[in-house]
Amino acid sequence: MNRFLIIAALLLPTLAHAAAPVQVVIKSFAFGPETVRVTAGTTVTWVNKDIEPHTVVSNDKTFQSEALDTDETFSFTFDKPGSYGYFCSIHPHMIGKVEVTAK
Ligand SMILES: [Cu+2]
Repeated sequence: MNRFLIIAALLLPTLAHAAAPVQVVIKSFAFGPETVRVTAGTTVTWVNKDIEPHTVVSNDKTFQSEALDTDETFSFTFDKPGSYGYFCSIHPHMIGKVEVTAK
C-alpha cells in the first residue's frame, strides 16, 4: 500500500462523519428547494441553471455571492445554528431560507 492510500484510508472515516453537502438549484427565477434544513457544519452549494445571472445574498449579509452566470456555483458552510433568510439582489422577489440546527 503506498503512502497516498494509507492517508486516504485514515481520512475516510472522518469524511463519513462530515455532513453531506446540500445543493440548491436556481431555476426559473426561484431557489429550489426554497427552504433547506441542515445540521451545523453543512456546506450548501447553489448552482444557477437559468440563462439570467442571479446572486445569493443573506438578509444579514452573513454570506454574499458574486453574480452567478449559467452553471456557476456559490458555496457557504453553515457552522452556526440559526435561520438564514436570503434573496437574489438582482431579483429581490427571489427568496430562500437555510435552517441550521445543532449537530
Ligand atoms: Cu436573480
